[in-house]
Amino acid sequence: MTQVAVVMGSKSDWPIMKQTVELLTQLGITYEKHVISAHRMPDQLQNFGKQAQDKGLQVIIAGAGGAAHLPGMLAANTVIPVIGVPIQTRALNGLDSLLSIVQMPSGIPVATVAIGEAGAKNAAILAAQIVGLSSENVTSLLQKFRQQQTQASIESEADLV
Ligand code: RP5
Repeated sequence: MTQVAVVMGSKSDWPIMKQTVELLTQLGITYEKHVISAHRMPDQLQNFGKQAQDKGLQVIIAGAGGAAHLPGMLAANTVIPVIGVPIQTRALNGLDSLLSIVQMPSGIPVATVAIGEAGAKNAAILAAQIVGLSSENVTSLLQKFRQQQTQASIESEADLV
């Protein structure tokens, strides 16, 4: 069964959301990816959210930019955790996306990560931490990822020339 769904509001979000799926792969997580626009595909959005739990999905990662309703509306249609990735925009640099995603009214949470690339990567790691609660393989790959990251930081000191 697929563990995580990566959903984006537009094909134009893919260069950022691609970084999410690359990290999910590294962390041993099975995923599916979809373009579902909150504004252009409202019926598809609702159907996807309502079917997510029955499909066995454990987490949805949703990336969107501008008036970014996708993560919040997915969260409104399911009880599985939704992680929102604010996509950087040309007009407002992604501050619009961030505020649209993070300022959910009480009752329907969206776990919101940083704007752009850092957020896309952290969304994958956070999803792995959730999936890892019931998967030893994912937890062990997460620990390996952390160790490699620590080692790279330690070794980076040698570059200070
Ligand atoms: C949002 O509108 C998408 O998530 C995207 O970030 C933004 C712009 O979409 P396009 O006009 O590039 O399709 O729904």
